[in-house]
Formats: sequence, structure tokens, C-alpha cells
Amino acid sequence: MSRRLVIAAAQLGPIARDEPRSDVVARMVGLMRTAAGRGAELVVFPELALTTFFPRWFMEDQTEIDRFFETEMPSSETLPLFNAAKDLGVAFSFGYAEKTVDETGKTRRFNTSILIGSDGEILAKYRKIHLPGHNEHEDWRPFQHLEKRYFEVGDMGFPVSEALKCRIGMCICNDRRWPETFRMLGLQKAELVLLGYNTPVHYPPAPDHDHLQDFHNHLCMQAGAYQNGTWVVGVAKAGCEEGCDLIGGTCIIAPTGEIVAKCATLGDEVIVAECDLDRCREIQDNIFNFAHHRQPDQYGLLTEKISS
Ligand code: CDV
Repeated sequence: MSRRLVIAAAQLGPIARDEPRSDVVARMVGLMRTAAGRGAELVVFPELALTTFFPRWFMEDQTEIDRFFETEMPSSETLPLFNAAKDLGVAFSFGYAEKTVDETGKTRRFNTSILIGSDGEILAKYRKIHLPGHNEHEDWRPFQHLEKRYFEVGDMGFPVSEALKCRIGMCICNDRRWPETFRMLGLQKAELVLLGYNTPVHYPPAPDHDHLQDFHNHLCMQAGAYQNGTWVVGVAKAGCEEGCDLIGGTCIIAPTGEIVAKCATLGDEVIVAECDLDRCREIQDNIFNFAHHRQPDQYGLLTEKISS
């Protein structure tokens, strides 16, 4: 069986606060068709792909907040995505705000990504673990980043699934800045990491770093790919969304850490690469052969709780 997978990264341009789901889904279906026309077998969309990046606004009315959440997947509004995938014979992944009721009857809200097979079945799910930002309104900020207010920390760990001829993990936006994320996936022999993001150019707590946002984006994804010998597909929601500039830089990264395809715009755009999954061996069997070279006995601090 060929271990080559043709992967498309489908960057989304801005989504307006009042843009209906149906419009966004139609844009995504259009990108999926473009990707399939270029031979893609898997199409990867960004974090919170169905709506504007709503954590930039402080809201107290739960009904208003819940408008940005999905209570079923697929729903009547998202079903066209699943139908298009079946029609085109492509798998796809995307992020959305998930509202669910657990077995105890408690309502839970997560920043979630799913992987869907070309038969329309959900193959894997991940709930974001590293939630950036803050809980309360901070009026010194030009815009808010209230992920800690609107979401719970993911409760599924960092799963890796056997799917589409390989071992696939997912993570979401801020997760990519943490080497622990990639190492958790790498330790499970991930060969492909799917990753969507919404990253503002302006970082209010350290504005001196604004000019480094694109650099830091690629730095951590390329390091994550190389240090774990895995393909990484990083997909942006980009452009000026409701007055907030978001970086682009959507790219596909080889296990050597090299970028093999990259978006050139800040709008809706598809890039495609043929990914040889066996190339993971070049790294995983050699320089980062964990069984031979890791020294976990020396890494105790990594899992200790540090109080200050
Ligand atoms: N959506 C995100 O997680 N964004 C963060 C910003 C706030 C820094 C990121 O790490 O890109």
C-alpha cells in the first residue's frame, strides 16, 4: 500500500461576526472542491473554522455566547461539508466550538477539532488543552482573548489515531507553542499532526513581539515536526477579521522541519503537497530515535507541578 498522502491545507480568510454558518460552509465546500481537483485526499481547515474568532469579545449573556457553539456534528448547517467530502472522496478536518452535555448532565464547552473520513464518519476528536488569554474583561486591551472564559481545558489528552494509512494527531493553535504537545504526539509515533490556528499579529501583553508573529509561528511548528519526525499541517484563519489582523503563513512541513508548501495570501487559499509518510522514519529511526536516545529518568521536572 502506498504510504503517500496528498494533503491540502485550506486557509480561510476573515469571517465576519454576523456571517451565517451557511456562507462559511459554502466557502469551505468551494475550497474542498479546489483541493480535490488538485488531487487532495485530506483537506485541513483552521481552528474555530465555522465562525469569527469570538473570544476577542467579552460577553456575559450565555445565549449570545452559545450562538458560536455547535451542539451536534454534523448539524443541518454543517452537513453540506460532510456530503461534499463523500461526493469528492476526501477526508477533512476542522475546528469548532463544541457544546456538549456529559454523562452527569453537566454542560461542557470545548475548543475542538475533528477528523472526518471520506465516508463522512468522524474518525478522531481533539479538545484544545493549552487555552491562552484570560477570564475577565481587560479594558487596557484593544481586543480581548477570552478562551479561558469560554472554554474548559480539553479532557481527552493528546490522542493519536490510526487513520488514512498513517498515525494522526491533532492540536489547536496555542498548543503548537508547547513542545510538550508535539512530544506527547511524537511518543505515540504520530506521523501527521493537523493543526489550525487564529493568531493575531498584535499580542497586547508583549507588543514588541508583533513583528515576530510569523517567525514564531513557523519556528514552533517546524521544531515540532523535526523533533518528533512528523509531518505537520498548520492552517490559519488569516487576514483582517473585524478589525483584528490575523497572521497567515499556512504551511505543510516535512518531518525534517522543512516547509514544502506555503500560502501566499491572507485570504481563502488552498495549498497541496504529496506527503510520503515513510519519511518520518528518517528522523524517528535516527537522530530522534526515542527508544535509543531519550533519557526520561532525567526529565522529572517536566511533570512536576511548580507552584511559582
Ligand atoms: N487561538 C490562539 O490560541 N491564539 C494564540 C494567541 C493568543 C497568542 C496563539 O498562540 O496563537
